[in-house]
Parts: sequence; structure tokens; C-alpha cells
Amino acid sequence: MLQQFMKQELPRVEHYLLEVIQTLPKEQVKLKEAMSYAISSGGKRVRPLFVLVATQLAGGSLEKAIPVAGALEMIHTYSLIHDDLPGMDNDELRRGRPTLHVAFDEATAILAGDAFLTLAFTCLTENDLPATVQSVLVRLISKNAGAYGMIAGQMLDVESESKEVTLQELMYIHQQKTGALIEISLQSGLLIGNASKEMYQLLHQFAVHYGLAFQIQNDLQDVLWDSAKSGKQSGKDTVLEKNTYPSLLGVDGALAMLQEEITACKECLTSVATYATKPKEQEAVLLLNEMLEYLKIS
Ligand code: GRG
Repeated sequence: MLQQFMKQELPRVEHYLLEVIQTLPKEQVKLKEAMSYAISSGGKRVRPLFVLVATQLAGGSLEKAIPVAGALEMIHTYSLIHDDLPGMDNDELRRGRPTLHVAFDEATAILAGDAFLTLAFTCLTENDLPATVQSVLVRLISKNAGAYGMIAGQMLDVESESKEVTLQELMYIHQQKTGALIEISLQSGLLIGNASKEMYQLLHQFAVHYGLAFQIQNDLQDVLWDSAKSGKQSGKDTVLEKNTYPSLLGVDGALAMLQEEITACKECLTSVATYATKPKEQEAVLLLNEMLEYLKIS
């Protein structure tokens, strides 16, 4: 079912993203090329999927949600471009291809990232959603993607390199760095539709567990997968002396924690299902369940 949903909906998001990039001034040949390179290099599109599935769960219009799904992918793409820069992780491989600053140059990568972040807010305000919904989306997404969320987490993460942190501190960092964007993707979909207060609370819980599981899986892949499988340079966390779940808990401990978080996600979805009465809503719950497959280490 998820495969079918992705086959139907994701090309609309891809098309939207590439089309928006083409609206940039005609002399911006290099910027357009760099942004198209970053967008066309694949990626699982987890955040747009969460926007669309949550929209369906809340009875909203998928068509009207496409610009929001695109905006969240733009913000995610910018975070990866900047995270790969020499001043951050200095990575040369991303999604199996040279990172943007390697394929182009550092200045272009910085500017393409900046352009994605700002263009995302153009997309959030130039669409067919009511102005009241647009303004709430801008407020919440700017907070979650910025200094109250993803950037706050990234800052703590950078500061904690080569320093010991507790498991609680690590979980707090990742709730912000990774979880905040996942959470706002789901909440955006609920806002586009007309979700109940209970649904917001349940999906908030789901997002917290999913975000943690996503990061644990990411850390485990860095240890267990080679570069060919992960599409990025493996073993970088150890080189950078990063605090990760495997470094704190060992591989087995991290695997056990990943399983606990997946189980917690499932429990949240069992509760969500009790509020899903219409067929489209029930289908959305099944889609969320299928998205747990992304969290497995194979
Ligand atoms: C703004 C510089 C800056 C950083 C923000 C999100 C982030 C912090 C940095 C990106 C690096 C990273 C490993 C973050 C953890 C979140 C994560 C697991 C990202 C990878 O996301 P996927 O797996 O990537 O969805 P694809 O390639 O599938 O889109």
C-alpha cells in the first residue's frame, strides 16, 4: 500500500520541487543546476510522505498539501547540504553521489542551502491553503527547523563532539536535531486537514519515538553498513568522536533501544486507529504502520 501511495504521490512532489527551482531568475543557471542536483539525487522523502499521510489522516486535500510537502523536503535538503560542508562534517559522499560542495564548490553549496531554506517559506505562503493555515505553518515550521528545534539540536551536537554526554542528553539533542522536522511534517499535515486535539497529541508521541528510532538507525548504519550500502562515508561518527547510540550503549544496546522505539511507535498507531473512522483515515494509519519499515536495520 505504501509503495502504491508513493508511486502516486511522490512524483507530484518531485515535479513541484523541480518546477519551483525553474522559477528562479533566468541568469541563475548555476544555482538552479546545483539545487536540481541536490533534489534529484534521491532520498527516501520521509518528510513529504509524513506531510501527505497526515493530511490524509486528517481529511485534508493532498493536492493542497504538495507545496508544504515540498517545503519540508527543501528544508531537509538544505540541512544535509550544510551538514556536509567542510566546516561541519566535511563529507564527500551523500546518497551515493558527491556532496554538493564537491560536485560544485563551497560557495555554491552554502548559497544553494540558503536558497532552499528561504524558498521553502515562499512555498508555504504561495499556495491554495487559507492564509490562517499558512501563517500557523510558517510560525511552527520556522520554530521547529530553526533555533527552537533542528538548529538548536545541531548546535548542541557540534558542542558535544569529543565530550561525554549521558543517554538523556543525547536523546534531547536528537529530539531537536532529527525529531523536530519529523514532528512538524506530521503536524503540518494535521493542520492542513482538520484533526482533533487527541490526534495531535497521539501523533506528537509517535513523532518523538519515530525521530529517536530514525536517529538510532542512522547511527547504527554508520557502524554496520559500508559506504556502498549507505551511499555516504561510513565510520565518520567514530572519526569525529561523535556521541552516538552505539558508542554509548554498544551495538546490541542500540539495536535493543531501536526495537523499543519501534514498539512504542506501533502502540501510538494502535491508539490513532481508534480515531480513524473513515476508509481514507484507516488507510493513512496503515501507511504510517508501513513507514515503520524504514526504521529496520537489514
Ligand atoms: C542545518 C547544518 C544543519 C544541520 C541540521 C539534520 C541535520 C541537522 C543534519 C543532517 C545530518 C544528519 C545525519 C542528521 C540526522 C537526521 C538524519 C537521519 C538525516 C538523514 O535523513 P534521511 O535518512 O536522508 O531522511 P535521505 O537521504 O533519505 O533524505
